[in-house]
Amino acid sequence: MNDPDITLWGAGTSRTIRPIWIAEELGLSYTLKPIGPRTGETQTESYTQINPKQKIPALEDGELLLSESVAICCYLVNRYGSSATIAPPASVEEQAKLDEWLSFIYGELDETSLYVLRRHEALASIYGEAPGAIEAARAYFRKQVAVADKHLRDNQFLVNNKFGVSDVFLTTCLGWAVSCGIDLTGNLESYQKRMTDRSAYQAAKAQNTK
Ligand SMILES: N[C@@H](CCC(=O)N[C@@H](CS)C(=O)NCC(=O)O)C(=O)O
Repeated sequence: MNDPDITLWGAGTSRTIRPIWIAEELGLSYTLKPIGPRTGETQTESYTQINPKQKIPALEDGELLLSESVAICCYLVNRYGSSATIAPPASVEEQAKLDEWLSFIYGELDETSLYVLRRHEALASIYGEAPGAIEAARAYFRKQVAVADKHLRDNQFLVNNKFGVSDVFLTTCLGWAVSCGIDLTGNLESYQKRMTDRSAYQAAKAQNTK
């Protein structure tokens, strides 16, 4: 395999840290272009060629252009992962459980709860004030995250008791929730601490704040 020629676009958010964290876990060398949202940097003609959605994160790997934090993280593991770092799913069943957790975390926690809070709190000048939606999103997050809490009472990680992409997504959502003033249960708090104590997370956090 040729040496990877990876560029990751985007820094500063709970979504941009995800591919950076995976790249650090995999020990990949990559170039980070730490552009931010709503700075105008995602609106340029050259960036629009990379991601027509004008959003971050995005990845370039040789000829491949990819957007969507879920797709980028799964691609990096499937392409560059190994049993020494993060292994690609070993069976159809393991892939299915990964898909289940990722769909749940991205759909229910990220977009339906946390991004609703973001749109109507920090970004209310763009998306409008919506106090009812904010309260409902907080309550919805708490109800949904209880499923992960219960699972983690008997498991160290989400899928097959080994660290993987779904742990990156849950951890970044938990950190995002805390920054929105949502308290975590003791169980989720200790999971969050174990995940963020990982050296790859610490390295990614430093990159993501560039
Ligand atoms: N579904 C996308 C969401 C990407 C997204 O919304 N990114 C935000 C930053 S976290 C962004 O680029 N916002 C800029 C904008 O909406 O103009 C993903 O998971 O990668």
